[in-house]
Amino acid sequence: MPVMQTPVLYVFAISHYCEKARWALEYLGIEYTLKFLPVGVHTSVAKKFGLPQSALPFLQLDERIIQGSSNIIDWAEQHRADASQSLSATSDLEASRKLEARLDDLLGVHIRRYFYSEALVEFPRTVLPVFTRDLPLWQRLITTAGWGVIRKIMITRMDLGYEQGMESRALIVNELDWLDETLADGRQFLCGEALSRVDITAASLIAPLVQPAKHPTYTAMEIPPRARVDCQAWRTRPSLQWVTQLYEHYR
Ligand SMILES: N[C@@H](CCC(=O)N[C@@H](CS)C(=O)NCC(=O)O)C(=O)O
Repeated sequence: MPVMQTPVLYVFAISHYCEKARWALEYLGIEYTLKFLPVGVHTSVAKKFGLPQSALPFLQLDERIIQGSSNIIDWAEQHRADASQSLSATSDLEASRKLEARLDDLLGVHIRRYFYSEALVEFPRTVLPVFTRDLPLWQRLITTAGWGVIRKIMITRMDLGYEQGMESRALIVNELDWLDETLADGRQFLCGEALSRVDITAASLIAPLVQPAKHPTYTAMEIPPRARVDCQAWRTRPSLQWVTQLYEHYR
């Protein structure tokens, strides 16, 4: 039987969707290698692999590439090292899928847009270290040299700006209200009686607002002033405290 190569997970250090995939792979005991990519280079790697989109994370296996954090978790569930360790042990798979999609599409997208609308537009120098960390020297140098252009492309592609940031902020508040209400019945997990992929999704995607001690990147990330004030004010929300606890116990 051919020996399977260790899967390679391609990530941006700053990406909360990449963190979701990393956490799930580690929790499920999947051995893998991390490969950090510089912004821009990731599009040529995606093209080389024949992927339909450029978005990270993607997981390189012997025979194929899996793109997207949810698809990566689907694969990991089928190849987990420990049969008793699952992230999908819920009786209501449909509800779990819906919740994960809501978190991916709303909190995931809008926390990123809210953060970058301030950080990338007004304080780009503070974000550069997160975009260059974990890269080899030559990639750090090209990212630093091209930062002005990279930043402009990101601003256009994600539609960033003050108004857009405020629009995303309102949406975040709405979704955090919903999450606070969901957790108000004292439940430990969002879906079912054990940690599931929905919890990992929520915690990873909200982590930029919490910067949990066990997060691989965010403890060293500078938070811009308006977001810092918000994070401080939101810190006592049940949803943010729950994320802190989840990182503490399961990451
Ligand atoms: N729903 C996707 C979202 C992935 C995503 O938006 N990735 C961003 C980083 S946070 C990305 O790679 N953006 C660059 C691009 O699309 O070229 C997932 O869960 O994997």
